[in-house]
Amino acid sequence: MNLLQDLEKRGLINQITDEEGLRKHLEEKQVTLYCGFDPTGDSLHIGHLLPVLLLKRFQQAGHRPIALVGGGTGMIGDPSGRSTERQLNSAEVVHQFSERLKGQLAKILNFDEGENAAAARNNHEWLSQMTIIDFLRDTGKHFGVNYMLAKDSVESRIESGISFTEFSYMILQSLDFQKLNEKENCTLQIGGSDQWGNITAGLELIRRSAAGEKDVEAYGLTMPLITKADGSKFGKTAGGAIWLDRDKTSPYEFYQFWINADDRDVVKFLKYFTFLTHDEIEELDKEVKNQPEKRVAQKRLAEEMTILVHDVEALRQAERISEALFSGHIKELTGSEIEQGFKDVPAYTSEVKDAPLIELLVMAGISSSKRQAREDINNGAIYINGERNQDLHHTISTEDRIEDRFMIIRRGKKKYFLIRFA
Ligand code: 629
Repeated sequence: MNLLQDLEKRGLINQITDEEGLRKHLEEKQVTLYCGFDPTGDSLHIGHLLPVLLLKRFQQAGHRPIALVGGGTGMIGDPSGRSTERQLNSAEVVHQFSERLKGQLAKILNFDEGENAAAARNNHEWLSQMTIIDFLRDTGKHFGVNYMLAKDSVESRIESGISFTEFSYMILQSLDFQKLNEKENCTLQIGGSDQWGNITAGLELIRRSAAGEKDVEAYGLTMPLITKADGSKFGKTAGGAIWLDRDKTSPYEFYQFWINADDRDVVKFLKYFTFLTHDEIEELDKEVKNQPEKRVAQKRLAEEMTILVHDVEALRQAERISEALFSGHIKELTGSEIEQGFKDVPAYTSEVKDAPLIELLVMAGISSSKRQAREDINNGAIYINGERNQDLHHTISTEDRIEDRFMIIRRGKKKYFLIRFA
């Protein structure tokens, strides 16, 4: 199976500008391709993962990927897929975001290995050097206003309004493709389906500016929008986006996100996001059909993704946390695991380290009164780090504290509370 067939089978292809041409092109030589990421936030999220992994798939097939960080375009703002004008960030913030994105991209793509090592570029390098006169004379001349107005990204905004700034964005992205095509022989740009207009605009610029000189070869490929069986938006949870930065989304939360995939979505996600073979995925598909309650496919997906974005150690931690939460044996967890696993439960910071349990229960708002606290303890409803405590005279001691900093109290079947000790 060749690369395009594999991608097709994974459902990763939405549109290709010239499929037959691209197939031949990929067979004939090592192709340099790129995908751009605008620094609109301090981290990539899982919505960015598909194109990053697609770059990696091309790399594994022997081609050379360029991850472009939009330090220049990030100053302007892509209107694609958005219904309102963007809030612009300062140059300093865009620069900071660019550096962080570059670091994250380097973690997933191989930037330093051999012949087809991935490369990182930042379009600030050339876009910031361009003069307005050159821009309007040399590049602007190739863009008909009607052509630009007909693009989805612009057309859909005519009613609600679009600034000249965002209107011009497609020309900047086109300049990038032209630049990389000329200087690095980059002949393919990939992106999500929202990028089709920008990608084809770039191809248009490459063709027009080269007209007569030579036959330029360049292609565009987009991926589908990720949909979920229940109709909700992919990559968003109640807590917000799923980030690749472990300080914004802990590896445990990240792991949980994948573990929770719907039976109707999990096989699709395995195809999209993992490097498992089609045979392996087929086996997992059977598991979903024959014994869905075991969630074998979800576990495999969560494992693969956590290792890919974080590392094996992060996966082990996530598994330990899940297991501890399931079995109730919380005592064995480390402080960092406690913080990840109980991020979303009510937390209370205690100034005293050796309070009587009854008082702590009231102070932390776990029991509504001392009388209630006594009743809870008596009834066996109170657990300290997973162990039932029925001692009305219990005073918190070192043994109750995990790394001397945390304590998990459970009331009843599953109401958890995190106590931090100052
Ligand atoms: C300069 C900038 C280029 C080429 C591309 C770009 C960025 C592009 C964009 N992309 C989205 C982003 O940055 O806005 N104009 O958040 C995002 N992309 C990945 C996928 C996407 C897309 O980074 O293409 O479809 C999300 O899956 O929305 O020369």
